[in-house]
Amino acid sequence: MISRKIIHVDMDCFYAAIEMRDHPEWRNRPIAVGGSPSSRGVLCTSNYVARQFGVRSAMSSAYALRLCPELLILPVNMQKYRQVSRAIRHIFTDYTEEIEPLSLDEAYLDVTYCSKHCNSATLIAQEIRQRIWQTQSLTASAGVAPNKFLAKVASDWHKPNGQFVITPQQVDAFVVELPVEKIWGVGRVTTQKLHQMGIKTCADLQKYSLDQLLMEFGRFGQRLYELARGIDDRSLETTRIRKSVSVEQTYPRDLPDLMHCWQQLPQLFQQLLERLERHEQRTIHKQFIKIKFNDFQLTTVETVVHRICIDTYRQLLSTGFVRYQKPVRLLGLGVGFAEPTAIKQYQLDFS
Ligand code: TTP
Ligand code: MG
Repeated sequence: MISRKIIHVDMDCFYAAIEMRDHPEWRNRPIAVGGSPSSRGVLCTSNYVARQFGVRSAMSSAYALRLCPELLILPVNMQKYRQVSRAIRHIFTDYTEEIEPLSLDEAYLDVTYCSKHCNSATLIAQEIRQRIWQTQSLTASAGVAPNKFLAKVASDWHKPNGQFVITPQQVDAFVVELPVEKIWGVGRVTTQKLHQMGIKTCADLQKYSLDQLLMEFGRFGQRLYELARGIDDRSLETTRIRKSVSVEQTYPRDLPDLMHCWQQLPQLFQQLLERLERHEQRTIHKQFIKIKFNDFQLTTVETVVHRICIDTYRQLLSTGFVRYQKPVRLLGLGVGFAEPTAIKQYQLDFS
């Protein structure tokens, strides 16, 4: 299976950086962007000078002023930030169509198939950051890794104005030292629980079996099990017009045979129907199934249809399964949509 190359780009103290760029006289003083302290406002962000005083995003402006009486709190100018965001995203499109914006200042890019710089994601990330600097006079940090989870962790590693690369060979060594609070989806409560269990790093977490983690954390236990090993199969959720909708499930235990795979179909089918509710206006013209075997061999089977039907998935599953006849790790069901006919060409506004 080909390893992916994901870049996570994150602008440095985004709103504050834009204000400093436009007002160089504020560069060396503590500034923040947010609501006014008199109207019980909170801060969106602050520059690094202010952060030295302990000023943080989402902190009440009044409290921030107590920490740092010289703090200059500027009003939010969303229109300006959106404009910069659009310009940055435009740069991304020169490298890939697979872009998942997370917020105005953050995005994942899948550059697995980008031919620039001989497909070096490191050099691509460097060039993107350079172009952001040249065109916007703003700095960005980037993380490069084989998946979204690690790319996001990596973009924080050499922040501000830096980048950090985790190659597939470095994943194992990188995750063992990683504190559990850096794991995607682990918030304050889960961190506390993990710490109480004596689990501080991913190395500690790796000592727990899948069963133990499922028992302690329910479905999230499976995620923890995989993320602690640097495994994250999530694909990018891009903003292009959808060509398909699918659902998939990685099973805690491999499904040993076709019968067991069949048994999973009704549940997956139900999930797919739920996801399709948001796409009622689209015309389905294809059904497909995805099977990942326990050796990560991937196969897909599809057929043209007019109406979605579970029996078709049953047939597709049989066809795909007999190709390799091995235990199955993941099953996915999906539909392909016909080209939207009367859809207006519109400019995607990501904000
Ligand atoms: P972040 O990327 O979280 O923060 P940042 O870019 O300001 O700083 P860093 O260098 O650590 O990346 O968020 C991006 C922008 O989103 C930020 O500039 C302001 C806005 N934001 C809010 O409005 N409220 C919030 O609570 C946070 C965290 C961010
Ligand atoms: Mg940022």
